[in-house]
Amino acid sequence: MGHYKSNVRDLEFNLFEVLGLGSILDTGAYGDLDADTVKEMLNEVRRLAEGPLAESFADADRNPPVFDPQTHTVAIPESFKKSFRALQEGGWEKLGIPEELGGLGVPRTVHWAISELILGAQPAAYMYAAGPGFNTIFHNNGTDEQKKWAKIAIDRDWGATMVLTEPDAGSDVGAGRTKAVKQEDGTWHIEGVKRFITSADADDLFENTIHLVLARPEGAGPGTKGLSLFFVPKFHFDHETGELGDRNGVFVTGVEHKMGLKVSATCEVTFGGNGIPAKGWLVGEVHNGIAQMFDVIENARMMVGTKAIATLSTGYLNALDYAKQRVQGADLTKMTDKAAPRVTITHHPDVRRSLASQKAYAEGLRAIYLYTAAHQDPDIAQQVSGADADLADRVNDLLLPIVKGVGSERAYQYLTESLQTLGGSGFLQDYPIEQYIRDAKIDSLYEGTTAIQAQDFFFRKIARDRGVALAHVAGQVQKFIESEAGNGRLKAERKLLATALEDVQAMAATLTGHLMGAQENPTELYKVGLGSVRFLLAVGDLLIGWQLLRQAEVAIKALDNGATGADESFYQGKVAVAQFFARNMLPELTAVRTILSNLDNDIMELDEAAF
Ligand code: ST9
Ligand code: FAD
Repeated sequence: MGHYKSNVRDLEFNLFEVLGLGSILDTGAYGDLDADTVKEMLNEVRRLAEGPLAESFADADRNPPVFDPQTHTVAIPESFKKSFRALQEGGWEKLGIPEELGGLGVPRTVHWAISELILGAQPAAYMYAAGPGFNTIFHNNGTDEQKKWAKIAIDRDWGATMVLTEPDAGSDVGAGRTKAVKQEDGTWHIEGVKRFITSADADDLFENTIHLVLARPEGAGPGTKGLSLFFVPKFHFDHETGELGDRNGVFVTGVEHKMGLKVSATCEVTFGGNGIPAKGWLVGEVHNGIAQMFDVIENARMMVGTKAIATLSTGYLNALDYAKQRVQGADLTKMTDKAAPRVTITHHPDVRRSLASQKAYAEGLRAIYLYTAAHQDPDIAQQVSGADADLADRVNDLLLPIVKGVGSERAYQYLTESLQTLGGSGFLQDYPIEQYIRDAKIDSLYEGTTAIQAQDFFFRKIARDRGVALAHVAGQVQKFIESEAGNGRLKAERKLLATALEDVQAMAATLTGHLMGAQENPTELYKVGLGSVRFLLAVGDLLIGWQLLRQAEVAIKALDNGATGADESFYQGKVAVAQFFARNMLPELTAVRTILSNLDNDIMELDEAAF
C-alpha cells in the first residue's frame, strides 16, 4: 500500500449530492458525460494515484534531481519517471483542456476533483504535466499561426513552464529586468537570467519544452505593464510538422536544493549568454504580457491551493488510520486506575479534537475549491448560486486567493496536527507526514505568497470589484442562515454562522474605512496591510463553516431517509464535523474582529533597530 489515502466518497458527495452535478450532466451539456462515467473516472484515477503515482513518492524525495552543468540538463530519478509515464499513458494531463485540442471537455469541478487525486499522490507529476494546460492558454492568446504551434506542442506532449521570477523580482514581478530585443524578421531575442523556474528541464520526459516568458521589450515602460509575453521553445521546430530543429539559446544554469517537493526541478534559466540567442515570439503579437500571464497564474493558483488541500486530506487520513490502531494509555475517566485497560488513542479527547480539526479543514477546504470550480463554468454557477456568467467570473476571482492563500496556510498548520497524532513516529521517515509537511510548505510561497494573496483579495477582489462578488457570496451565506436547513438540528450552528458573517462584514467595513482614510492620510493603508492576512483567513473560516453546514444539511436529509452502513457513518461524520467547526472555530472570528477594529500603526513606526 502506498502513502496516499484518497477520499473519493467525499469528492462524489460534493459533486453529486451537494453541487447537483448529475442534473446538469443529464441535460447533455457535456455530451455523453454522465454521473456514472465521472464516478468511473474518479475511481480509475484513484487506482492510478494510490498505485503507480504514489509508488515513487519517497524515493523521488530521497534521490532528488541532479544537475549537470556541462550539458545544462537535469537527471530525474527513474522511479519518478515511471510514475509520470503512467499519468501520461492514461492521458490525464489532457483532461481539463478543450475537446478540439485533444481534451475531454469535462466540467471544471470534475477536472479539479480528479486533479486532487493526482496532486495528493504525486504533486510533482502534476507540475511536469503542465504542458497541455499551458499550451491551451498559449493557444487562446496566440495568433492564428501560433495556435497551430500550440496544437503541435499539445499533440507531441511537450513540457511547458511559466517564467516570471528573477533574483530581484519575486513578489514584485514588475521589477523584472530580462529584456527582449526585436529582430528584423519579427522575432525577439530574450536576454536575462530567471530563477526558480519549475520543470525548466525534465530529463527525457519530453522531446521539447516551451517556455512562456515575461520580458521587457527595449524602450518599454516600467512595472508589470511594461512586460510582454514570449513563446520560447527549447528546440526550434518546423512550424508545420513539429519536427525538431536546432537548440534555442535558453539553458538551465542551476537547480535549487530544496526543503521539499524535491523531485520538481526548480531551475535557474539563462536566456542568451551561451553563444546562441534565445529566440522568442511575441504571444498574440500584442504587448499585453502581464494580463496574458495571469491566465496561467490563475490556473496555477487554483492548482497550488488544491495541492495543499489534497495533502492535508491524505495527512489526516494517515493520522486517522494510525490513531485507530495505536494503543496508548487508559481512558481519561479511568486515569487513576493504573490497571485500567489500555485504549486506542482515538479514545483520548485531545486526539479527537485534533482529528476533528483536521477533518473539518480538509473537507471544508475541499468544498471550497469545488464551489470555486463550480463558478468556472457559467451553467454550473447558475445552478449552484444563481450567478450569471459575469458574476460567476467575479466569484471565481474572489475565491481564488481563498483557495490558494487559506488552503495553503491551513493545510500546513493542520498537517502539523496530523504529524502530532502519530507522536514520535510522525517525526520519522517511515511515515509520509514529515514529507507532506516539507512538500506542502511551498504552497504558501509560490504563485504569490500569502501576503500577496491577502492584498489581492482585499484591494482587487473586494475594493476594486466594489464588493459585488463578496456581496453575492455573503448573500448565499445569509440565505442559508435564514433557511430551515437541518430540520431543527442546525439551529444553534446557523446562529453561530450568523455571528461569524456579521464579524466578517464588520472586518470588511473596518478595512474599507482605512482604505478610504488613506486618501487623506496615506499611512492608513498600513492598517490594511497589517490586517489583510487575518482577514483572508477569517473569510476562509466563515466559508468553511458555511460549506460544512450546507453539507450537514444534505447529510441530515440522507440520514432521515434511512441511510445505513458506511453511508450512515459518513453522514453522521458530516453533521458532527460541521457542528464541531461551528462551535470551536467560528467564535474565534469575534476576537479577530476586535483585533482588526483596534489596528494602529505603532509597529510601523517602530525603529527597525528595535526589532
Ligand atoms: C510560480 C510557479 O510561482 C509555481 C508553480 C509552477 C507549477 C507549474 C504547473 C502548474 C500546473 C497548472 C495547470 C494549469 C492547467 C491549466 C488548464 C487550462 C485549460 N488576477 O495590481 P497590479 C494583472 S510562477 C488577474 O497593478 P503590480 C492585471 O492585468 C510566479 N490579473 O500589479 C493587472 O492590470 P489591471 C508567480 C491580475 O503592482 C496587472 O496584473 N508569481 C491579478 O504591477 C497589474 O496589476 C506571482 O504570483 C489577478 N489577481 O504587480 C507573483 N493581479 O489592474 C506574485 C494582477 O489593469 N505577485 N493582475 O487589470 C503578485 O501577484 C503581485 O501582486 C503583482 C503586483 C506582480 C501582480
Ligand atoms: P519575496 O518577494 O522577496 O518575499 C519575501 C517576503 O516578503 C515574503 O514573506 C513576502 O510575503 C513578503 N513581501 C514581499 N513583498 C511584499 C509586499 N508588497 N507586501 C507584503 N509582503 C511582501 N517563479 C516562476 O516564475 N516560475 C516558476 O515556475 C516558479 N516556481 C517556483 C518553485 C519554487 C520551489 C519556488 C521556491 C519558487 C518558484 N517561483 C517560480 C518563484 C515564486 O513565485 C516566488 O518565490 C514568490 O513569488 C515569492 O518571491 P520571492 O521568493 O522573491 O520572495
